Amino acid sequence: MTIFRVAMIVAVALLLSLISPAAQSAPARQASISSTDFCPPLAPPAGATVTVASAAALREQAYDAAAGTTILVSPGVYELDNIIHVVNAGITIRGATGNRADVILDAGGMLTGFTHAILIEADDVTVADLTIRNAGEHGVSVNGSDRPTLYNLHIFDTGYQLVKVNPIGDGSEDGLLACSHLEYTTTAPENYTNGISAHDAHRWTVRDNRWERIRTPDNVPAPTILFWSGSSDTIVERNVLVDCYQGIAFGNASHGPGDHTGGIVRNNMIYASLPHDSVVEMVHATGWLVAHNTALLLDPDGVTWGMEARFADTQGTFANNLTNMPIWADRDGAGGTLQDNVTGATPAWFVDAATADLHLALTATGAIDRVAPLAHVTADIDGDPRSGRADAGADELFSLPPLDHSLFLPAILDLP
Ligand SMILES: [Ca+2]
Ligand SMILES: [Ca+2]
Ligand SMILES: [Ca+2]
Repeated sequence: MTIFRVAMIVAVALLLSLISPAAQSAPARQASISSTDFCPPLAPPAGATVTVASAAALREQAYDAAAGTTILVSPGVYELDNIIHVVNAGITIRGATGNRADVILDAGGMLTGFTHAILIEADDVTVADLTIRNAGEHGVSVNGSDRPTLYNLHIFDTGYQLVKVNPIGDGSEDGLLACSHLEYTTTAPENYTNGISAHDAHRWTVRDNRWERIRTPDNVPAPTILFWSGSSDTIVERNVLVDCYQGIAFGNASHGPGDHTGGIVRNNMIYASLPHDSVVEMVHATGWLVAHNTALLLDPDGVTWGMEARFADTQGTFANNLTNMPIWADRDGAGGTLQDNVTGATPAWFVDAATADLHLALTATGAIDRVAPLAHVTADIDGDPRSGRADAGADELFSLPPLDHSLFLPAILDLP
C-alpha cells in the first residue's frame, strides 16, 4: 500500500467522521465523550442492618446501635423528636430506597428547631440517600470525626450552616461531601451562614454537589464552601453553584496566616444572576491551585473582580479558569500567580447560561483549545479527557481533533 493510498484512506475516514450524524449532533448540548458517572448508588449495606420507620426509632438506633450497623430509614417524613446523635464508629444512616426524596428528616424550623438534624461524634460514619430540612442551626455537624461520608443528600433551609465541621480534638480528616444538593429556598434566615463551613479539616473532598442561593438576607459575605481554621489539602471539584453570594474560599479575612494549606479547586461551574461578591477567594492560604473553573457573574455587588488571592502570606496559582471578570491575584500584597486564564467570557459562550449550564457553546472560540493542559486536571467536569490543547474553564467541549499532521503522519510513516 502506498503512502499516498494510506493518506487518502485517512483523509476519507476523517471526512466521514466529520459529516457523520454522530459527529454533527455531538457538540449540541452536554457534549460529553465520557460515560463517567461520578455519583453511582452506594454499595448495598454490609454487616448488621436495622430498618426504622419512626423518628424515635431512628434517634435511638443512631445512638445505641453497635458500631458498624447500617440503619435503613423507611420512606416518609420524619418530624424529629430530638437531635440524631451518632456516637459509635461506622454507623451508616441511609434512606431505604436510595432516592433521597423518599426520606425527609425535618428538625422543626430554621433557628427554632433542634440545633442539628444529625450530629456526628464518631469516625467512619455515613449519611446518605435522604433529605434534611429545617434544622435550627445545621443540617449535619461533624465534631472532629474522621472519614465521614455525606452522600446523595438534599439539605436545605437550616438556621446557620447547612453542613458544619467543628474543630474538636485533632480535627476531621478525609471527609467526603458528594453528589448532594444544598440550598436555601430564598436565603438564609439571618446573616450567619455558609453551605459548608469546615474548621481544622484535612484532606476533605467536596465534589459533584449543586449549591443554590447560599446567601444572606443582607448580602453579607458568606462563602458557600469554606475551609479554614488550619484546614489543609481540600479538594473542591465539579460543583455547580447557582446564585450564591460568594463561592469557594480557602481561609478567611477574619483569621490570620496559616488558615489553609494546599488544596485544589478545579472544574467547578459558578453562575450568579443575583447580586454576588468575588466567588473564589484564597485568603491566608498557601500552596493552592485554582484551575479550570468557569464563573459567569452577572450582577457584581460592588466588586470589579471575580476571583482573588488576598494578603501577603497567600501564595498559589490561578490557571486555565474561564470567567467574565478579572482575577485579582495580588490583593493586599498576595502572591497569586496567573497562568492562561480567560477573563473575557460572555453569556453567548455557554450552552444555556440562563439555566446555569456553563458548558461551552461552539461559539466560545476564545476558550476552546486556548490553554495548555495541567497535570492536576486530566479531565473536565463531565469526565471528558483533556488532551491536546485544553479548553479554558470547567468544560472540555467535545470536538474532533484538529487537522494536525502530527496526529496521523506517524501512522503513515510507520506502515511497511
Ligand atoms: Ca479526628
Ligand atoms: Ca480542547
Ligand atoms: Ca465536556
